[in-house]
Amino acid sequence: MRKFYVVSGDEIEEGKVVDVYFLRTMRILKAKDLASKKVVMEVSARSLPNEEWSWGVLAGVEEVVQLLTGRNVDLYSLRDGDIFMPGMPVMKIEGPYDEFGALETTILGFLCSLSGVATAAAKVKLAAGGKPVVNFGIRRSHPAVSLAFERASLIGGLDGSSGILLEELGINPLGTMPHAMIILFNDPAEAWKAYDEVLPPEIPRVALVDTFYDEKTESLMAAKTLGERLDGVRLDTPFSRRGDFEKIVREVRWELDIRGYKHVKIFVSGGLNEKSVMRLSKAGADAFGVGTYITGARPIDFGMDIVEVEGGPVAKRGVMAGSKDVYVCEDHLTYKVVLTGNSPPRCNVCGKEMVLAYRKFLEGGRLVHKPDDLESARKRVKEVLKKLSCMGRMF
Ligand code: PCP
Repeated sequence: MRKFYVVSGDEIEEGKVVDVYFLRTMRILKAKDLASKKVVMEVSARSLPNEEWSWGVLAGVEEVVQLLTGRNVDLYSLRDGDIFMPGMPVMKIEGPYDEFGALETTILGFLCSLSGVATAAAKVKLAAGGKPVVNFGIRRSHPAVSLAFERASLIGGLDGSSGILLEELGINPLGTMPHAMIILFNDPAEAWKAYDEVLPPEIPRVALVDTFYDEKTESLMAAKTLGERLDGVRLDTPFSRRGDFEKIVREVRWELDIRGYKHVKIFVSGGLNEKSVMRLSKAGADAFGVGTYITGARPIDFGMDIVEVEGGPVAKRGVMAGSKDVYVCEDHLTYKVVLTGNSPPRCNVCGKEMVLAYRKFLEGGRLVHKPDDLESARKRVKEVLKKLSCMGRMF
């Protein structure tokens, strides 16, 4: 009997997460001696979940490399954390169809879900204008994917996440305090004092200030209670009271400042998205906790299509035939897609010869290029997000 109806890593690796029509297809192709035809398949996004968006952030590449290692395929792909546009082949897999064709379900499962999370994270991070954004949303997704989604949100450029399993990746989880704690003390000041007394000094003192009284009242209470030891206040205002959340933030900032508590930061959470984060950042919020919008993000609708069979270009309607390569100008974040074998194109902005955006991760199933570690991917994403912001390509 399966616990929690959760799929194990081994079952994923064995190709057990598969649409039945692929197994039927393999049976038919094998019966007709067509299954081992050499194909090239490309993965491209048909669209982005938000029509205002022009780019997404790719995630799930490391998992696909892991999945295909040991299978007789060549794998070319953008990296985890690279941006992509709809229609751009982010990944290309070459090899006998029966080596990997039925894994399409799993390959897309990794890329669609994790890129959806990474993209939403990047949009919120950009909207925050350089201020810290923490993923508070592991409660919004199935627990079995919580670590994968947290990692994807970090690949998207977030500054931290709340789940303790992150410690496995050498990352300290971040958080403040729940309303439950304050309710059990039945006295916000006693709860904040206990937090300050019991927890080690390296944990920031951020007091939740909206349990029983309004945010201004409780923020001043927290400032009076903890004084210089108070690092910040968290406003998680319930929707029944929210009204003009930006105005509440401005008011709390004003009331703290005129009483000499300029050191107290304002942290906001609860139902935030890229638009409200942008507004609240302008209103004076210093940091953000975002859950649903990131870990409940809509998947990117990547498709995986044959573009070549035994070296000849062929594709279904709506897909451009022929094996292609993606080139990028890293200065201007412009991309071009050309038929494999063509010479590198030039950037429309600076005229410089563009570089191949793909990395060849697998050759004959052997790892020939190691995926970046999380820190390197995050460092790269943050640089790209800064560039996009300077270019005004926020969405
Ligand atoms: C929520 C909890 C989560 C935040 C908000 C994520 O507040 O703090 O971390 O919210 P989102 O998914 O809407 O972005 P509560 O539900 O009040 O939980 P708690 O009392 O533990 O703060």
